[in-house]
Amino acid sequence: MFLNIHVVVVVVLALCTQQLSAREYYQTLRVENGARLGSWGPLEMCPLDSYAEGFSMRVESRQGDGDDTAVNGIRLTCVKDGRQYGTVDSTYGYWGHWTPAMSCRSGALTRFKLNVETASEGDDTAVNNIKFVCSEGDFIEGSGMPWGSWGSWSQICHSGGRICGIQTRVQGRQGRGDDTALNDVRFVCCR
Ligand SMILES: [Ca+2]
Ligand SMILES: [Ca+2]
Repeated sequence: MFLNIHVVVVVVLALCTQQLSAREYYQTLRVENGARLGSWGPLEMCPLDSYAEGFSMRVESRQGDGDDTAVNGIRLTCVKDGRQYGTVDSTYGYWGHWTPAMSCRSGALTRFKLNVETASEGDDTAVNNIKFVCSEGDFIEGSGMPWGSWGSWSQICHSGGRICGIQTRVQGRQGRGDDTALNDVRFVCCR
């Protein structure tokens, strides 16, 4: 009997903790031109009541005759009432450096597009750059690499929502093979 009650208490506590950490979102933003290698990492959410007002990217510089990967990761800057509440990222690749964060002049991120190099026989890089529209109308574009082409815009967070979470698709290390690192990204919107 004692053991059973103990087990019930542990299960209830676990469920409560999960409830507290799960933030609700109502829409997923995707683009059509993402690349298809690798697998999707976890969806990671900004802390409760904060929204993504900016981002930084992990970018590998030009490798010359070597194996280029261009953008390896994207990291959201989460802001609540004008104060930064940390950053979130999903999975990211092994190469390059994180750029300084860029932010909306005002408001938060609401839609995006990707610059992606399509797969070819040669050295592929998949995602090369990203551009966002902010809720007050300005645009921010990352400082990525130039080898891809821009696709169309994702949907916009409707009903005044803003981006609050990120999920990335990253190809693992290929060793002597052709690495591409970041292949695609999705964002989710919260009210
Ligand atoms: Ca490559
Ligand atoms: Ca390689």
